[in-house]
Amino acid sequence: MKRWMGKMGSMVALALSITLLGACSNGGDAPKETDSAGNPGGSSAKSSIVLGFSQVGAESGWRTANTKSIQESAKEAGFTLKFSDAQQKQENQIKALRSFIQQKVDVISFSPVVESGWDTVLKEAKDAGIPVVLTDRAVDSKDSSLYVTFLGSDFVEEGRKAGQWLVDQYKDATEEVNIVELQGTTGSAPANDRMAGFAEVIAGNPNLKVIASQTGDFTRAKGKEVMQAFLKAHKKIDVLYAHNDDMALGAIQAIEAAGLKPGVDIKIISVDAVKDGMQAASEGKINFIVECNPLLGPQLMDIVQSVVDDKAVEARIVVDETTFTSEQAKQALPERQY
Ligand code: GZL
Repeated sequence: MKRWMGKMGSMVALALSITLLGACSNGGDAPKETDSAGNPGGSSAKSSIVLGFSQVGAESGWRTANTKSIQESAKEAGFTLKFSDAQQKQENQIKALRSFIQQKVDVISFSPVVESGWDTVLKEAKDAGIPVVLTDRAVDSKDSSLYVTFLGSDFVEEGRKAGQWLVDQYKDATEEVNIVELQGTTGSAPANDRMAGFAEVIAGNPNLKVIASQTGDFTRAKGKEVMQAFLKAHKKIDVLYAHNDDMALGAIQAIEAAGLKPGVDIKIISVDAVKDGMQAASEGKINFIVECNPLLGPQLMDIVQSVVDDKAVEARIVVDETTFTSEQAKQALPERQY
């Protein structure tokens, strides 16, 4: 359990940080901010708890659902949301966090686009007495006092689930099974961890071989482009492991354009379970989907309220999620919320 520092401690730190910010803020315009309804400028009235949120971008169906959940939950909670879209650039997130510090928001939350390079700006937030809540993706900082908690999935476990399905499918294989892998954004926690968890589990079957692994940056366009290259370079591909549905859906376009049947000629495992991915799975084009729950908004707002109320918060909060075969996806599709 963790608590944020008391007010007095932060007043002293605040005085110090104003000097620091003068030295390290790099000017330039901070990315545009919107309020919880998505209107530009964020709302100035300090009518309630003010939450500054820096979002990765809008790169995938998962991200869109995550943003909707956060904006709707902030509105529901009556919080003033200052929301910034970083277009998948770390420098934009750092600018946004510095802007939130200068605006003296009550709490900062963000989904770090990559794991590294956050200590300086997180220290500025700490010195300013502003608590930080990580959601969705983690940072690799050694100093866990720089944030109150990390709310998000266990990506290593997601990779293990993907790998275990493959091990079960090919437990009697006598020939080599050629796997190609579409990695998420280079340096991001989901890409690093989904790769590690998958590799850990398939190591149990020497026939399962990753013959190519490259980033598709979590987008459909890049997923299609990289899959086209894989198909050109390798005459026998048995399995595609995509770190998210959007890259899998782009790859399906490339596979079909090559005259092959996705889910049949090339087995496909994906992660997220967004609607379009579940639709493809229900049609047998994706064989197994590991769910990654984007609906973090309600839990995030509860955490923000607890932090403001100086209540203890778990240092790590893992979200519940499951998996779907094609048949299970067909059954679940009508009820899916995203
Ligand atoms: C995972 C999230 C990833 C999704 C992708 O929590 O960070 O980023 O799996 C998204 O779809 O782009």
